[in-house]
Amino acid sequence: MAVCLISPRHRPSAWTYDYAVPFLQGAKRSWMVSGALVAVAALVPQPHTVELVDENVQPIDLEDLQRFDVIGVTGTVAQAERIFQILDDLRSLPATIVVGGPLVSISEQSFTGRCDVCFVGEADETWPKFLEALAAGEPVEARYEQADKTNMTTVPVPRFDLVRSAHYQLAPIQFSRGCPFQCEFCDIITVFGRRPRTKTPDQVIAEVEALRASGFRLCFLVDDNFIGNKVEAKRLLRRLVDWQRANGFPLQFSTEASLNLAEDPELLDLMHQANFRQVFVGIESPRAASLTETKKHQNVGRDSLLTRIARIRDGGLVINGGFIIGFDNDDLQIFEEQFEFIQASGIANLSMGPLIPVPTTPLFDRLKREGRLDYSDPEINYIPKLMTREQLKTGVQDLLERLFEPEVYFQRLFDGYAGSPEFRRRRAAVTVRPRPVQRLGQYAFAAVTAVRLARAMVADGSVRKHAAAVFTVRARNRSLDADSRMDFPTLVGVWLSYWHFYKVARSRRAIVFEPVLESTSGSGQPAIVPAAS
Ligand code: B12
Ligand code: SF4
Repeated sequence: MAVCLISPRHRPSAWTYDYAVPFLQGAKRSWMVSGALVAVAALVPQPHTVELVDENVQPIDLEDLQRFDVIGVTGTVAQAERIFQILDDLRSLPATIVVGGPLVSISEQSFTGRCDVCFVGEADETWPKFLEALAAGEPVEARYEQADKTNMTTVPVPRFDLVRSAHYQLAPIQFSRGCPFQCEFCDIITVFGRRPRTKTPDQVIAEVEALRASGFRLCFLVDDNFIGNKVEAKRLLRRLVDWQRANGFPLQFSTEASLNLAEDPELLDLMHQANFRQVFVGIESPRAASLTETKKHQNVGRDSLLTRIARIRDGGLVINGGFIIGFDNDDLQIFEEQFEFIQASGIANLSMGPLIPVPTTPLFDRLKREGRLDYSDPEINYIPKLMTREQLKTGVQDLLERLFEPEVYFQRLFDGYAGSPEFRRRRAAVTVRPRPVQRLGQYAFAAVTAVRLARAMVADGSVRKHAAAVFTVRARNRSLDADSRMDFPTLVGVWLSYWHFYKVARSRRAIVFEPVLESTSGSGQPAIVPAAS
């Protein structure tokens, strides 16, 4: 059989750097390869063939899709509108239409009548079995859900060979699934469970080799929580350190981890040695009562949040933060409190959204019991306790815009950078000095990028305030000692990432109110539910 897997175009969102990608070197079209596409492709058994269509890098050609026997569509809530449009288009084709991935896993009712077969949750065992049965002409089910969670030690190397590295900035590797914590709003633990399951270091090394052979230099470890099992994470890191040393540090890593990373200096040190550069951390709220209410107990520790953030930065990692507003303990003061906290944290890049009761989560069930799910507002699907929905929406939106004003953004970025000599020392230790000719190339490219960025700001009508910020940034940079100053290419890179967040914060529906799944509340009302932050 000929199998095709599609990842639909996504809306601009915080972590997909949509507004920065057009400025990147080379023919980059998308920030990151879809982890699902390459993993699900690897599960297609021989002798069936598989091709990938990532709509974020190439258009979907319906004519061409006529030649496939099975077409699978994946996607998250950030792709929801497009998933449904594509499924409608695919109905006219002869292929068996299949859907899997994070969106269908939390809202399968929305897909009723829109596909032939759906896969809820992990599909490492069910998907190959389904293909074999279909090829043999045996009966197949309309719905598959694995009885047991996947044994990660059996998962094959993703098919990185099916994507063009030139089109992407970074590629995914997944070491573990699941997270030991119990945050009330989280659908990770309802879909993937609370016992982290890991691959072996040998498996990951094989993936790292395959990824490198495909031409990638940046890798995102797409774990729900990379340190969910610290013992196994350290075992892997030791192997990665050896591999990086033996191969001249060909890869830079980033990942997602819980805040208790700050409590393990050995782990932080191993990450630094293995060339980890960034980590996303769900901080959610500076308010302890809100964290406790949402069972994010790991964030309410002996040491303050700011102390722990500083410790991770001192470990050499840039922290990307996730924040949520709208907990039952959040009153109108929370907006100012979040602002003050984020400014003090030195976390430059962050996503912030209203609390969202996602189907399958304990939060969703609790609010349903309390009669507080309400789909009459297409953007906020519950009744907050200490503010109105309108206050929540405008409060989050105003806060986002404020946080990504140029002066505000660069102030916290430089405060974080200047405030951690240890970060700067560790960064200097892993920075490879380019040869003079490479350096010249970097400066030339940075100069062209700076001009293109300035043009984009003119077109956007925001050039005046940005021109003012250029002088502040220059002055802040010069106030650092000579060894710590960012060079011109680094500064342009920082501006690019700022530009993405500036734009996304102002494109209201892009970051705050993700669309669209029809109600799974059981209320019978057709409805729209926004995405998790
Ligand atoms: C890495 C990651 C990212 C990365 C990269 C995304 C990418 N390009 O792949 C970055 C940082 C860019 C990112 C951004 C965002 N993310 Co994200 N991200 C993840 C994370 C941690 C891992 C995804 C991954 O690669 N998994 C590895 C693959 C192999 O696993 P999988 O997708 O689950 O696939 C398995 C099954 O689902 C199934 N399957 C999947 N597809 C298909 C298709 C077929 C045909 C079949 C048969 C089976 C099948 O088989 C696979 C093997 O078992 C997930 C959490 C998670 N565990 O899902 C969140 C997650 C997907 N992200 C989420 C969100 C909300 C976002 C953002 C909107 C955040 C924001 N506010 O900006 C953006 C939107 C990005 C986008 N455009 O899609 C949500 C989605 C919620 C939902 N239920 O839809 C998740 C689930 C996290 C959460 N609970 O909040 N994300
Ligand atoms: S730490 Fe993150 S992944 Fe783990 S339960 Fe909490 S929100 Fe979910």
